[in-house]
Amino acid sequence: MSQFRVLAGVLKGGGSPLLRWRAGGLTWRCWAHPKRGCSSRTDPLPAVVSNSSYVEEMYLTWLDDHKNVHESWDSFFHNIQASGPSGEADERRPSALLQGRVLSHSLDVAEKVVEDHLAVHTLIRAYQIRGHHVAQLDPLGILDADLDSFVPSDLITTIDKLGLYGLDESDLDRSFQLPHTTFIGGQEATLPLKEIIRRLEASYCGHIGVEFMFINNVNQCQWIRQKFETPGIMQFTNAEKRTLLARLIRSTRFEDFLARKWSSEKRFGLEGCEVLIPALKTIIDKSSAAGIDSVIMGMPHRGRLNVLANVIRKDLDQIFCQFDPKLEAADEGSGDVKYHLGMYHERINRETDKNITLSLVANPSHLEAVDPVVQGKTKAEQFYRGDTQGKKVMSILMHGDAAFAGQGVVYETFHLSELPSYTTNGTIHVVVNNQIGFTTDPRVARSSPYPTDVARVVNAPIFHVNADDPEAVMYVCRVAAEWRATFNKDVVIDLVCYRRFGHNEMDEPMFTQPLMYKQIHRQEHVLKKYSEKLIAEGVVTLQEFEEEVAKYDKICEEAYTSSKDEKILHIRHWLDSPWPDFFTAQGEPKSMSCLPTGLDEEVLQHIGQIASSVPLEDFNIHPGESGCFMPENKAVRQRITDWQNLLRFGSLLTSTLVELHTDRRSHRHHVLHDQEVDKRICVPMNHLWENQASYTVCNSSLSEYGVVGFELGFAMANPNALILWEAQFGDFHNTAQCIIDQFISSGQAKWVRNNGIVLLLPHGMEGMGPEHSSARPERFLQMTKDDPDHIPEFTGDFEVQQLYDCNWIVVNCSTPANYCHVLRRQILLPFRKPLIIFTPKSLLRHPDARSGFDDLAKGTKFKRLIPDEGPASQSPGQVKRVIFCAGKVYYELAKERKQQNLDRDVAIIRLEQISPFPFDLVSEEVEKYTNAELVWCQEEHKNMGYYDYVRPRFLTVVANKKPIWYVGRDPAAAPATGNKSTHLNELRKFMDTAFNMSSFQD
Ligand SMILES: Cc1ncc(C[n+]2csc(CCOP(=O)(O)OP(=O)(O)O)c2C)c(N)n1
Ligand SMILES: [Mg+2]
Repeated sequence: MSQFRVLAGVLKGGGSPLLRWRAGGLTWRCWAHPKRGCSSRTDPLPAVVSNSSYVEEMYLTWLDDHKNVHESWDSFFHNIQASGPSGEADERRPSALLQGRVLSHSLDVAEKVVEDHLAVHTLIRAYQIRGHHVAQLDPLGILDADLDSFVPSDLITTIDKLGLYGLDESDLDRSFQLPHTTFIGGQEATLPLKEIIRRLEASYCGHIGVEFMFINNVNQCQWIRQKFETPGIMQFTNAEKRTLLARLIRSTRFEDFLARKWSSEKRFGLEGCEVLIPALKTIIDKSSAAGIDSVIMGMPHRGRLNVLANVIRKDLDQIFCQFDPKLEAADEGSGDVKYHLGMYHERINRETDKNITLSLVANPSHLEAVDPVVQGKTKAEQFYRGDTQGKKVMSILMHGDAAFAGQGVVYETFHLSELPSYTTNGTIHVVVNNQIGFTTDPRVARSSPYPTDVARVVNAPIFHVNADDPEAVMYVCRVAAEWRATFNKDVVIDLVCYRRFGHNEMDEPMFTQPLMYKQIHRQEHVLKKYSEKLIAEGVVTLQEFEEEVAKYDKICEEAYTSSKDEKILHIRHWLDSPWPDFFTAQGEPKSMSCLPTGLDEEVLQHIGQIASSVPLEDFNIHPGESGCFMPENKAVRQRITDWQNLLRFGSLLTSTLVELHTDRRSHRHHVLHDQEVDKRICVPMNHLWENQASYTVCNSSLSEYGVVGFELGFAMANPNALILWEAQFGDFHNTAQCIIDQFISSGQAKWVRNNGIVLLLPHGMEGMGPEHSSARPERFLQMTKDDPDHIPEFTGDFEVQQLYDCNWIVVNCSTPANYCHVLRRQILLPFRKPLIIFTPKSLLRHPDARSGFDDLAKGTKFKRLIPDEGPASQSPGQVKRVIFCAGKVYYELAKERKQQNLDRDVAIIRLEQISPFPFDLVSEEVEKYTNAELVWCQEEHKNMGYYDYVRPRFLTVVANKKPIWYVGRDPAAAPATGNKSTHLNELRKFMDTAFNMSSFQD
């Protein structure tokens, strides 16, 4: 016990004695006071003092009545007496006793008492910190959930380990004062050591392993200790046990039924973790009781059909008919496999009798990609309902063990969990930890002990639980729901289970995991074990159990029969986010035209005035910022607008919520920061009109994958919001590629749901090097679905029809007015499509790149193509060359043309909407300049930018009768040179080509 030495005892200012000693490498302090006892940094401890009169006085007081002193001193004096010769316990000769025993004879004994108490407290703490390492978490009994067979040396797994604490077997019956950091005593303040160890083992080393001592909030730690240590707290009524059994029956028999009917179909069954269904239902019941009425869920493949059937309660026949390969799809698009589809369902929660809406968000195969999407959707629903605390709407995320540990987006999502603009006020995570990922053993799949360690970064408690103990699982679910309701923070449930079959039903797992699967073959089913337990306890009879099984089997059979009546498959019935008022009852747009995007002069003036003012009184803006406002004011007088103006957002705010997620400098003046008052901000655009919609501009964590997923989820919740994500530089979008490919580009085709998210991607070749130059337009264009070889019919409102038919819209606006119009069109369309905008960098400050108010006035609209309006357009027959281009290169071309005096010979036409390709407008231009050569000019390299996309479409327009010449940079691997002069030389070279009238003669 050398580490628990009392170092010194001193008197603090003549009052209570101050004790200091070192324990476990820390210096502890303790003020001895008769009533308060020994208050220390953590636990009240019995103290030894060298100040005899003080202790003597206290001892006399204690002899009068043991209650006169604090219980720690009471315990101390009892121990002193107990350790003295027998027969002296009642002796009332304090001075002699103290001098004779406490002070001279018993100092050593007292020191030992202190040491022993400290030791016991340390022991308790050891269990709280490390008990989970020896908890019996693996239902198979062969694996270590923490990947380590090592047993912490400070847990009393054998009697000899008491020696570490300076204790031995003879101390087992001695009573010890319990610190206030434990609840194992229940009503008891002291317990024999034997009982202390027994209770700690029961709390921390049984079928539940609680990982929480890393949490740096004392109250939260106390809360968890109380939930797991209080004797008898894990009790279930017979009714609760019966409900649990019934849910386990449904879960198990559902998988059995699918296996029987479709033995060779992939379904990613839940066998080995059937307890997931009752677990989720318990979380939902408890959350519903706490006031939650909407739960948004995200989950991977494993057990998904079961969750749809038994948690969300999708009609079984609808699920079963998905197995019919002959059913024809009623909806357009690719559709998706049954274990990716989403769902939305409103029902009554049977336990609470309250309404609850459950939605499961559709997801791609890409594991964990749905996590931030669920968070965004949850945040949006909380926002629209004014649920700032997350008391009504919450999210549940399910994970596989391998994916949870391996996928970086899990970490990104955790990092959003406590940010003001992103928090959903606590997510409950449930990990189906079957201790395998496809064929990969966890020992080669992760470096952390548990698959859940990533959650520790946000101080989320982690409850590991043996999934073959259904009551233990229900208990942690109950605690997790209470935790979320109490602290509004994330929590993780790690269901340690196994996978009875292969990864899918076709796999043979014995090839790769022979020993594990030998054990699995011997493993009794959890339903069998639990039903036998309840029958033995007399909670249900065998007959009742069998009747319940037969009842559910019959439900499945009946649904199977009626599923055969289904003739057609409606993916629409699997929508996770319906927008009932936005579409017709059949889910179609209410019209096929767009409201005008031009604006009244008064509106423009008003927004301009507000944008150039500070609407809050006594608001101290930075002197540098006043410069930003004054020009805007001047601009309003002159009726012009530049790129940084707020008109585009302000004009939408009459009815539309605008959310801009950005960390770009160009938008920083949208939020003003008071220079004198911390955290006081002013968003001028929120001071436009009474009852206007809100304008939110937020910074985010430095993540793209997570944040873009979140914005997509936010945009999913409601069509009447303009959600914009702005990359710092356009090329950073590639770390969010999974969200772009799997959700934004193809989401509607797979899941028939619209999404109007806007990606603002700064793009432009400005000599800034290979990074930061290109937002990779070629990638977006390559994924557009419009046919390059076919000219669509120009009927009805062609512009809108084309937008309706495409999978996303790609634009590069060369004027602020067009930028404003395209955003307004985005929200005024009768449907929603993702919009990708390549936004300017240096062009932000370009003197020519300004628009007059007239370009935004009533009657104006977004220009998909900006024709040449100069001398060339006056006499088109004489024009020798037409240069089509997109984006900022227009200004370089226009300048060069002027310098070379070629205004009559060369027309320059801007393609503002690149995709869907404006076949109608391009055809008009091509027909107008009949004698001219056609050129596509871009500043990007030939294998990048727009060329590969526009070329076949131009050729289709001219019916392959004319070439479309390329002018731009040569093909390259890197998007731009890192050398400024090379950059300028390249520019010079292709400008020369563009205006050399004999460039293409040979
Ligand atoms: C991002 C991504 N990479 C790879 C895969 C292929 N894959 C599908 S399931 C799976 C194993 C998942 O293991 P785990 O997360 O433990 O879930 P389990 O199947 O065991 O429930 C893999 C690698 C995928 N779907 N997504
Ligand atoms: Mg797994």
